[in-house]
Amino acid sequence: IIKSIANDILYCQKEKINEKCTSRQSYLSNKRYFLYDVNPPEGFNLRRDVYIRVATFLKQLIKDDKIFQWNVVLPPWGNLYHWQSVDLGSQQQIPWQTFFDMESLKKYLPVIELFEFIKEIPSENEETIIDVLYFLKNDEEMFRIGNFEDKNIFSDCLNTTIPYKKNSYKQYTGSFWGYTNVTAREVKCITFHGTTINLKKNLQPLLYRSIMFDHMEIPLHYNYGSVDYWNARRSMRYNTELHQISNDFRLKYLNSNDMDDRTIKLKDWRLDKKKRNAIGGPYLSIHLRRQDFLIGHAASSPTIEYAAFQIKAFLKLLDLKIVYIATDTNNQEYIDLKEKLKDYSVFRYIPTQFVKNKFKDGGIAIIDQIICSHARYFVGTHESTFSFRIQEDREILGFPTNTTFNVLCGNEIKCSIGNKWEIIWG
Ligand SMILES: Nc1nc2c(ncn2[C@@H]2O[C@H](COP(=O)(O)OP(=O)(O)O)[C@@H](O)[C@H]2O)c(=O)[nH]1
Ligand SMILES: *[C@@H]1O[C@H](CO)[C@@H](O)[C@H](O)[C@H]1NC(C)=O
Ligand SMILES: *[C@@H]1O[C@H](CO)[C@@H](O)[C@H](O)[C@H]1NC(C)=O
Ligand SMILES: *[C@@H]1O[C@H](CO)[C@@H](O)[C@H](O)[C@H]1NC(C)=O
Ligand SMILES: [Mg+2]
Repeated sequence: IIKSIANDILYCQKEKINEKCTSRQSYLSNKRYFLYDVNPPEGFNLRRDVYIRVATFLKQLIKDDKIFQWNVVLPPWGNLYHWQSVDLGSQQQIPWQTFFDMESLKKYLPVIELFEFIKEIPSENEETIIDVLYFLKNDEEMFRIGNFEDKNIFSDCLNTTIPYKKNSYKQYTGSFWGYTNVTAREVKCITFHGTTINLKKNLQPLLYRSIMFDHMEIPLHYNYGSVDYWNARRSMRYNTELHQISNDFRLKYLNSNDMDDRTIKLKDWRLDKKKRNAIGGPYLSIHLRRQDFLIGHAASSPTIEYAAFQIKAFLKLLDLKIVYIATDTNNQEYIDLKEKLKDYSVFRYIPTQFVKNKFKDGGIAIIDQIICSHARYFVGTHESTFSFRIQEDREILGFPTNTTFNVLCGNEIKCSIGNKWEIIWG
């Protein structure tokens, strides 16, 4: 039955509008679009993890679904709390190609940018209309009681504050990444708990052509840490220019290059093989997370003095003279830290205005991550997703795990080595 309905839809696309093919169906093909957005306060590096949840789910869906052609529409980046450089103006509607290598992403999954989606689908009244938007929410009661079970329950949106309201054309407007001309035809609320794969029943591709989920951070990984998880992660290569800038810096200041460091990656990530023989450049790299972590993770945040003490201990242990610091701290703290490490060469990456304008705060952060990931030894910040992404990149580059999962300790608590999330190769 499904097949024959699907054929009707395909048929509708070819024929002009008639009784069987409503105007809405007339442009339907078997192409389907999966759109999503994330809770506004979430940071860049958690959002990258949400992409992997989406990507592995869609990958499985595509494997199972022989009728529809699924595409993920990548939500543009913008308005992130940590992107505070005032000289860059509004950092909104930034496409994924600014940060990531689109060809690599596409080798895992059919993805398109939002601006491509807007061009691709017909507009009505100069609006790009998404057929259905599911507003996901947690079951607060379940979190209170602690009795967790899978849930996927429609609720009317009456008792939920939703950031969407109807406009004069009867479509829902909302934030939609800052596009006032992107709207949704229907908005439905779902109380959800469980993994991404449970969203399958909400897709309803026979009814909808473009399906969006807001609060996509709520569904969990259905296959965390599997080969497929790592394939999706490996496909998230950075924009090659960001690599070039990082390589230039490594060569100029850190005496580091991929040949000597044994960190060469093949052009096509699918051909990279399991290895554990990366050496890395002759420097220690540190991710020292400050700002909101000083409050949210006070116990595991060292003072600058204690951070310097630990860094010196690592440098002695490893017999290294150079340390690279990635940090979101202010200038004064960085100067203090450097002062306390004056027997060593201390570096940080300072972008030119050209690089800043082009790649914004998000790109500068990625350059820091790339440089950290190529070090002989990395020490991160406990529970920072920024550090987690560096650890994953080091797993992909093939470093021995004892050089990757170390974290700085807070002054007050004894701390041990962080969790090891080791790569699995297919
Ligand atoms: N350039 C740079 N930015 C950083 C660094 N640490 C944190 N940030 C910024 O602060 C944000 C931290 O938020 P998030 O990505 O959520 O990571 P988390 O909060 O550490 O888990 C990053 O996305 C960066 O914008 C750093 O070492 N270098
Ligand atoms: C919506 O606005 C953007 C610019 O903000 C424009 O590029 C796009 O073409 C518009 N879409 C439609 C359907 O008019
Ligand atoms: C909405 O809230 C009202 C009053 O708080 C309550 O009586 C009603 O059952 C709620 N409806 C749903 C669907 O939760
Ligand atoms: C990591 O472990 C290997 C062997 O298990 C050892 O030879 C090496 O010295 C260790 N490296 C560091 C930095 O601890
Ligand atoms: Mg964060």
